[in-house]
Amino acid sequence: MFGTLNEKLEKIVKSIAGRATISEDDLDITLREIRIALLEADVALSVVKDFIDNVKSNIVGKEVLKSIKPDQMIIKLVQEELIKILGLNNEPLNIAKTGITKILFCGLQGSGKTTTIAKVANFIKKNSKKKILLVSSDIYRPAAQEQLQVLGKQINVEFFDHQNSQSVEAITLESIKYAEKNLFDILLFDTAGRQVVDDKMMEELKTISQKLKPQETILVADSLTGQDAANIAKRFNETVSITSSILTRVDGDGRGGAALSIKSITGAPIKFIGTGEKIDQLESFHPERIANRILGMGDIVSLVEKASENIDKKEMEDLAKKMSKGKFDLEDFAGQLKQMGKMGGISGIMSMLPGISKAQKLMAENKISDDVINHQIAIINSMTKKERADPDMVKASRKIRISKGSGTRVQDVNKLLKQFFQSQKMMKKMKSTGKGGMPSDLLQKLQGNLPPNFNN
Ligand SMILES: Nc1nc2c(ncn2[C@@H]2O[C@H](COP(=O)(O)OP(=O)(O)OP(=O)(O)O)[C@@H](O)[C@H]2O)c(=O)[nH]1
Ligand SMILES: [Mg+2]
Repeated sequence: MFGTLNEKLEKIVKSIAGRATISEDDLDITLREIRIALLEADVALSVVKDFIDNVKSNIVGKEVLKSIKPDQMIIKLVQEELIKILGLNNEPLNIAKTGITKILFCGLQGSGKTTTIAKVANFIKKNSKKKILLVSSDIYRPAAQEQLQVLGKQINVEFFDHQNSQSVEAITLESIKYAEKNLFDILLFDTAGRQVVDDKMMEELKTISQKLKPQETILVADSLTGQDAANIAKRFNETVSITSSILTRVDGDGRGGAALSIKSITGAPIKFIGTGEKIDQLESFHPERIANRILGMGDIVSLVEKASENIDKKEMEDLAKKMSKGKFDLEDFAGQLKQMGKMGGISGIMSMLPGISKAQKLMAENKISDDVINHQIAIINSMTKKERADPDMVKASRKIRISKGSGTRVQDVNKLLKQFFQSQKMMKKMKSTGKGGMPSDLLQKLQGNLPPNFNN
């Protein structure tokens, strides 16, 4: 997300960073460049205009240009404005303390509503003891009901089986009754995808909303919709009053314009982002962290959170012990690679580190990708236990077998071994200089997780 915008803003920020004075002409050029970068990222025109106006009036109003560090003040104002249009704070779902909380999901066809409902159910389930009911009012698309039912089964959340009710209105009323009778806490209500130009379907949505009386009406928006996102959000908001939104397919979006527009257009906060097709690929939306990612300042907080969620502490401790004794074999190396995979792979980690675009370029140049990690794990898995403990014994004929067994090339096996030996050497060096053992700092731990040629 935000790949291109990040790259451009990082460049703009760099061009003024460290300068002792900035003239008004410089400022105009900088703001114009930011404006173009935002427009190219598909941020809605009205949002871009407000953004630039606000930054400018703040700079002029606060006499930033005459200050001691004008560069840093400007960067800070741009960052603040970004956070402001993204929504200031992370806002949690509005869940009532007592009674049933009803959450209505709406959005365009294929925007990701049904998948997102399962993700949200999974999120609530992980974080509370609430009893959740899934309801689908999509009576139009064949198998739409079944899709939600199957997802519900996967996460062990009940699906409301309305026994072939033919009308959307009946489903709405019956599901509320069922939830009340069976003491459900939360009702997640799926709707059929609709186009904003389809008046009949938009009218139906209004009816559902009137009957359901939801505490939350969530717009599920595909972040790839680009400039259209603003108009779509506006129409849905006029029809049912959006209380929050969730952006999907953020994983495939290089521009991020929708994220920057949608809050300003609807006035409702973005609460989550969808980062993949899997049920656990949903992240709480934190404006400040995202703003920092956009400016190339990285998102260390999310990275550390993700690490603490996914890293197996015991495995890490065992590894630390081995390393401090100067023992580190291919089995451990594979373990490290797997930990990385759990944190979203190299691309996941990279997208949160400062200087993202530079790192990504480096990755592309060195052909480092998540596939490489998976191949490396496959190579290690194709070795015998003895070989993993003592990689020195892997000779030419074995290399051929191992490459065949893992579906890779001999040079990949060689590369892996080279990386491993480098890594081993580094650890031995650390030990001899007294820096043995796993560094206590988490980030250093993470760096240790990258292939050695990445650390150099
Ligand atoms: N990569 C990626 N794919 C997603 C994400 N969210 C949903 N999808 C995929 O998008 C496709 C459509 O998702 P659905 O949940 O069926 O969308 P929908 O809005 O319910 O569709 P309709 O009910 O037909 O309007 C599916 O293949 C999902 O797996 C996401 O965050 N990232
Ligand atoms: Mg659906």
